[in-house]
Amino acid sequence: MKIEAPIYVTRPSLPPLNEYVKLLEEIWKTRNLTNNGKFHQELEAKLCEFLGVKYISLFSNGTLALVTALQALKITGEVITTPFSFVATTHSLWWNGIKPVFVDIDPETYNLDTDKIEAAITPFTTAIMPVHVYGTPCNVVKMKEIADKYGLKIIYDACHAFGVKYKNESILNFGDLSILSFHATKIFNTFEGGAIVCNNEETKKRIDFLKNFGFADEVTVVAPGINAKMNEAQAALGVLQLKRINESIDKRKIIVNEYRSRLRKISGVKFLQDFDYVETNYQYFPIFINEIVYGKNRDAIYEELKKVNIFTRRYFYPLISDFSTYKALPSSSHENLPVAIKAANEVLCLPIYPDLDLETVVFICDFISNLKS
Ligand code: T4K
Repeated sequence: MKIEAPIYVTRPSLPPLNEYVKLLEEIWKTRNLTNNGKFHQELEAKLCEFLGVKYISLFSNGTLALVTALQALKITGEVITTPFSFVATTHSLWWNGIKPVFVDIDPETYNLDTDKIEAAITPFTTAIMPVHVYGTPCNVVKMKEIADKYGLKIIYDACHAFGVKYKNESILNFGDLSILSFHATKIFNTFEGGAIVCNNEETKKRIDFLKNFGFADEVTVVAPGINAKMNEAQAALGVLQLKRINESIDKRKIIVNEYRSRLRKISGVKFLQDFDYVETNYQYFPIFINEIVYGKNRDAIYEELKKVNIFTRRYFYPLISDFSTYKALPSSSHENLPVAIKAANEVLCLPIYPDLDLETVVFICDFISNLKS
């Protein structure tokens, strides 16, 4: 059997078009298109409330938010980061002239292994840029201990962690700054978009200047800023998207439970465990294939599913450290990153989005079960 219409790893959620048209009519009437307009202000306020954070600054995308975050804290020299992420994490360092130093990941959370960070610190290290990959929180307590001990900043790439809570507290409240992505493929999307979360007014001000060319007022430029502002059409969409976000997370949970209950029976297929101190968002559903136990490798499943119109993704393969820009760095050596290499070779992200029907989930699980040798 083949699935009729292609099924992709994700499908963006959108509000009813007529609701959006009403807000667009308002934008047409006021001609207020960008530069901290009404919807921009409304979305910032609503996101602070929904996420349980003090200050948020909206961006045109997550990558520019990462790049600006490093500028905001004046980070230089070397930054410790994970190779198991989307390439934008490390690119943001490169765009700031910072040397990335890759450290291996933890085999349970797939996040930076805090036991291996200290060995990578040099006199040039100024910060750590960890990622809450798939929305699973990093070891934020240990991370802070290390940062405090060595006087380092922490900028969390929280692009997968919208709405995630750690011991009932927003995960975005840990570290100096947290970065979000509102890209089409994320649980909360504004077509493209992003944000920086911070915990004091002064930093929020500086970030707001930096994303608007550095302008403090009409005649004062306080820093060499960039243009990374979110426009009103994006912000208005965000206001509508926020109304349905809880419903969307609930639907994702049902899908994850269906996947788990079926895949649990297949030996050689591992999936992310639940952590009792975490309220997750079900952004991704990664599975990890043990080739020896399952009898086939991850790529076999990926290719065979494609033949039946199911397009999974290997997030994150190849490792960032294996891309040509970063490969020559000493910390990119395979001896330095055994856990990350294993994860990159075993991972497969299965389709997950609120409208995905359970029949398709059952089909995918049966397919993976039948393919096993
Ligand atoms: N840090 C982390 C940890 C990140 O994961 C990301 C982004 C960033 C930073 C940077 O944030 P942004 O600057 O992007 O805000 C996607 C996304 O482009 C990227 O945002 C995301 N991470 C990454 C994990 O995935 P691709 O190249 O896999 O996307 P694409 O276009 O192949 O989309 C995947 C599938 O989604 C498609 O096969 C079909 C479906 N899709 C996609 C789009 C864009 C749709 O149905 N509609 C759409 O409009 O990178």
